[in-house]
Amino acid sequence: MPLKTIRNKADLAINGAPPAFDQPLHVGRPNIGDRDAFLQRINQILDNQWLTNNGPMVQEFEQRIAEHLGVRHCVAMCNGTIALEIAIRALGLEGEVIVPSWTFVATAHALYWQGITPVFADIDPATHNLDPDAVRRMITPRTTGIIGVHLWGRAAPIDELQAIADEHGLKLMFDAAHAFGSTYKGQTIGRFGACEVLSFHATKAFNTFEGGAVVTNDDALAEAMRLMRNFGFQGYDNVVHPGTNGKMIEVCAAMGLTNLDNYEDVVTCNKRVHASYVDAMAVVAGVSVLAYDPDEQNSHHYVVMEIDSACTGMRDQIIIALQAENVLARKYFWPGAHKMQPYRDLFPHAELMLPNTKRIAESVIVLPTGITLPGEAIQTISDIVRTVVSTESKA
Ligand code: T4K
Repeated sequence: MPLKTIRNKADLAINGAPPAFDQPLHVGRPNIGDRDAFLQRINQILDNQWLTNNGPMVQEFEQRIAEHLGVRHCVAMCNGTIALEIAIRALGLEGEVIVPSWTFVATAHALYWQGITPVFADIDPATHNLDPDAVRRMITPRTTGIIGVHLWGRAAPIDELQAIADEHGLKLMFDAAHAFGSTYKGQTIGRFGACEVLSFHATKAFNTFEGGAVVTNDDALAEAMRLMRNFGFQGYDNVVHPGTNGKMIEVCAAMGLTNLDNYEDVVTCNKRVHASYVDAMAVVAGVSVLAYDPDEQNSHHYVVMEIDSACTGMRDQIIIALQAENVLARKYFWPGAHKMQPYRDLFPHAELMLPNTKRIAESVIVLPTGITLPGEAIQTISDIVRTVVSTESKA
């Protein structure tokens, strides 16, 4: 519940007024389903005395996720980053792989960690996803693959990327960390490319505390990844593959099964929150909230506000003002992976090829959402942004 009304700049916490909220409003507050159902599953795990390593909860979880997404295989893992690493290795990627810089840094790190060079391609500023023409420009004789990212759960240009991959003999996979339940041309994300990687981190629309999965329709790939996530063991004593420890634990699967049961309620709430932000920000000159295609499914988990080019310099001022009010808005994914280490030192001139990434990185604010966000907060957040923008415009 907001503690004050904001009419002019004297009402702002950055100017000495008390903050609008006594508790911080987070981007990424976890959605937690039916507590009793979860605790019942935990008791079941304790009774089973099977805590990890392909236990019954994980098996049920994998089956339900595969059914939910309409794919043959869901290989559950301990987090999305390990799932990316295992998928990359199982696909045999090496040399250079093309990725967007405008993503969470894990997309690039999952390659670099395995001695593969991430090559950053620019995005389409309208979609925040890879621009196929920019991808073409980054192909070299060392390129072996492309990782598309469905940023904010909005599908990457899948058909165009597949055409480029086919034309150049490259492997294509997707980082679908944001895209659980999203669709592309009416088909659920999970079936595209060689495989798609999900994250079920606490801050995602659908969470398992920590967790991730690779989903695919490729039987051989799924089998290889199942071996890889458990050190390569096939039964006791028999190691048939190089592997690591990527296993999901039973408690995480229990959380996932519980959250899956109320996932549609989360999406309904997210849509309401997103629509309220769109309405509330419509009256603020110079900002807009990124839209979701009404013909596609999307969890509406991220409320991404863009500051238009005339007001770009105000982005950090707005963030500072929001944070002073206890609204912990974020600049995801500023400054872009190419500006983070080790890529900043390795590719000091990468930005020359990334003009859209640079512009978007300077203009984005991600706002708090989630089922616990008080409805009245959104109008107050809009009032804060409107007051900062009008004050800064006059300055
Ligand atoms: N690819 C993409 C495109 C991704 O976005 C991600 C992860 C990955 C791959 C890798 O998947 P994972 O390996 O993570 O499964 C977060 C998350 O750690 C990360 O999962 C996520 N993307 C990224 C977008 O955001 P941080 O460092 O900003 O998160 P953190 O832990 O600071 O949480 C954000 C806010 O959420 C906090 O300020 C408070 C709130 N929060 C957080 C947690 C963990 C809570 O209220 N409760 C909590 O339990 O990176």
